[in-house]
This record gives sequence, structure tokens and C-alpha cells, in this order.
Amino acid sequence: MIDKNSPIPIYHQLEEYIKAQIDNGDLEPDEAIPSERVYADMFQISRMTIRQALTNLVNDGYLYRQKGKGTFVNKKKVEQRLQGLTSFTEDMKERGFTPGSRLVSFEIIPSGREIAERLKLSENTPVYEIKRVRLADNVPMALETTYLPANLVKGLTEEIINQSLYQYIEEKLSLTIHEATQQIEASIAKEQELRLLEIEKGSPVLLILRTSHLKDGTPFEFVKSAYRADRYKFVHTMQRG
Ligand code: 16G
Repeated sequence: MIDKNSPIPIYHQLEEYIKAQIDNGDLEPDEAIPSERVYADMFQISRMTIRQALTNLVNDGYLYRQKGKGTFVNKKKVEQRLQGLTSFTEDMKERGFTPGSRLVSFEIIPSGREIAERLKLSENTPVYEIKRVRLADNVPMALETTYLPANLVKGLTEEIINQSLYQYIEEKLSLTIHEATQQIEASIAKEQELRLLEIEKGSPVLLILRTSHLKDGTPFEFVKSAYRADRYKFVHTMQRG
């Protein structure tokens, strides 16, 4: 299984071996992986090599470490298709997870320059600023900060935003959500993200900026979110020609 004569580095071969074990279910989510010594004996390879492989797998989100306890198999990442404009609630339900939110803050503020620009408002127009940790089966997936023009998306309450914002906008306000543009960038989680997403210092996150529009072109939300890179991957199909 590990070929020392191969030009492929041994740590990489070990990574592939462990990934295959995760894929075929020999190692299950939240199961502790064998100790370094076991791998060392099994393959006659150095601890350094094993450590390198495990660190790479932790960084790529296949494994996670718990201080004083060991290294465990992570759950499979959520695959989010970059087609169709869906809400977090819809996405999670479609995958069989129970969606949830933990409200961090909720207020009406005067829009600063960036928010005013994104929402095509004049500065100091009242906007809702909503910060929510989005949960799947109670596990934090993303930290979302949403800005909505208060005169357009009217009557928000804590109860509403603990459920689905899109559902409220469409069903209660009868507005037609039409399209969105978003950008995705890699980053290292900042202090607040670490705490609220329950991830370790140095963990990667995917930062998404999304502006969404109603049918008539009016922007109704600007969202800044940080998705856990160990729990999420984005998948996109492309056509040539
Ligand atoms: C998704 C959207 C967000 C939207 C939210 C509504 C991103 C990347 N995605 O999280 O723009 O506000 O769904 O979800 O920002 P809800 O209807 O469950 O509240």
C-alpha cells in the first residue's frame, strides 16, 4: 500500500491511504485514527512522515484534532452547488440536516459607505444588521452578517430571523427574490469567527460576499459570511463554447 520506491512522497501516499479508508468507511466520522506508532509499525515509516501526512489531512479538513484526546475523522464536507439561488434553510433541508441559527446581534443601523454602495442606498439610510451563526444539526457551519434596507424588508423580528429570512421575504412580504452575485475568497478565521464557529486558531474559512436582487433589480440584501472550510466545499459545473 505504501511503495517506498515510488516517486510519490511517502507522506502523500499515507494521506491517500487514510483518505481511501475514510471513503470506504473503514474509518468513520468522529472515530479516532490509529496512533502514529501504529502507522509507523504498519508501514515502517518515520513519525515525521506520519505527522506531515496527518497535518495535511487536518488542514484539508479530513481530520480534526482534539487537545489531549487525539486525531479524529471529520464528517464529509457539505457540497454546495453554485447554481440556483437557494437559502441556507433550503440547502440544509435538502441534505437532510436540521437548519438552525444562533443569533449574535440584531439591530437597525445607519448604512455606512460600503453598505450604502452595495445596497444602492444613500449613506445613513436605516438598514438591519443581522449577525447569525448558521447551524446544521446544531453544528456551526457559517457566520453570516446580513444587511437589509429597513424600509424594504419590513417588520423583521428575532423570531423571523431565527427561521428563514428568504421564506419571510417571499411568503410574508410577497417580494420576488431573483438573482445574486457573490464572490468567494479564502481566509484564516479571525477572533470572533474562531469563537462562534468553534474552530481552532489558524483554521481556514471561505469568505463570501453576496448581493441579492429582487425581480425589478432592487438590491435587498448584502451578506458577508465566513464558511468553515473544513465543512464546506463549493462545486460548479461549467460548459464550454
Ligand atoms: C444563504 C445565503 C444568504 C441568505 C441566506 C438566507 C450566502 C452565501 N448565502 O445563507 O445570502 O441570506 O441563505 O437563509 O450568503 P435563510 O432563508 O435560511 O435565512
